[in-house]
Amino acid sequence: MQIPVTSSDRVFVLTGAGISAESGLPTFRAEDGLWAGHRVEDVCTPEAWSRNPALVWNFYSRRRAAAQDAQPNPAHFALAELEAQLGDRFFLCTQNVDDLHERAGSMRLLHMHGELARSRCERECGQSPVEDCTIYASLDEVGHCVCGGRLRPHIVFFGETPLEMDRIQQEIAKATLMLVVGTSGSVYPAANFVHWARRTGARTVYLGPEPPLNASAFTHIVEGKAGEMLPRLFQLS
Ligand code: BV8
Ligand code: ZN
Repeated sequence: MQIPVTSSDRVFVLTGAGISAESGLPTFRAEDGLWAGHRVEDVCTPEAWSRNPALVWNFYSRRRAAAQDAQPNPAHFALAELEAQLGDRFFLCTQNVDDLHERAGSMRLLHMHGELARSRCERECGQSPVEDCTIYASLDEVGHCVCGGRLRPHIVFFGETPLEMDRIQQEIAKATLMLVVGTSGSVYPAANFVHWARRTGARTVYLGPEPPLNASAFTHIVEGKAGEMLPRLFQLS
């Protein structure tokens, strides 16, 4: 199946952990996935951070190391190529915190759940997140903000508000085609984006090896791996 993209189309793409699977980065909910070794509540909530910051930094430091060793795969390059063709008629929102989209050349990109390559003050002191690729071996290696707060991963924990939701809503409102790649549709508000797109009459396409939880909201489901299907999925005219 090919997706026709005409000169009047505006494309919004949402990606999840599945697009990085062929780069060797584990997804969350596969049986050998990231959550298999951890309870979400122990590594990805504000309570987990206040209760055991060392465990949270251990979990995200290991993910930081894995992401640094991974390479973008053909799916990441295909989206960067589509952006190069469509320019400002293209927008990419990712739930992923790795930097594989950037390293494949994507620029019109937003990380709604944060980024592994940045850290920020644990307090809402107004300081911006900082570039940080350190793999912390222990908590006493972790630096502090000028306000005295400890640096935390620049990650949106469960219960925290996803980043740049206004921008996301604006981009979805303009889209005529939404492509969702490699996400199980189990985390909100990202799993609602397809419903917002349907309300504006946009075509909605899901790409992945198994149907997502919100499969009924898509006008098309393309079954397959992102790295294999994305490079030949679009038919530009
Ligand atoms: C919020 C941090 C308020 C970074 C993450 C009850 C009902 C509804 C909602 C809730 C509820 N109780 C609580 C909530 C809210 C909660 C939530 O959704 N909970 C769920 C569990 C029910 N959400 C929140 O707390 C969010 N905040 O709601 O604030 C608000 C709301 C709106 C507006 C303002 C404020 C915050 C959510 C962010 C949490 N942080 N991660 C990190 O550690 O990485 S979420 C985490 O899950 C990741 O970010 C990840 O992106 C996300 C989703 O996982 P997926 O990417 O889908 O990965 P998964 O393993 O699940 O699926 C992989 C897919 O890939 C599979 O489908 C597989 O088939 C496919 N695949 C595999 N191989 C390939 C492939 N696809 C293509 N090619 C392949 N080769
Ligand atoms: Zn601070």
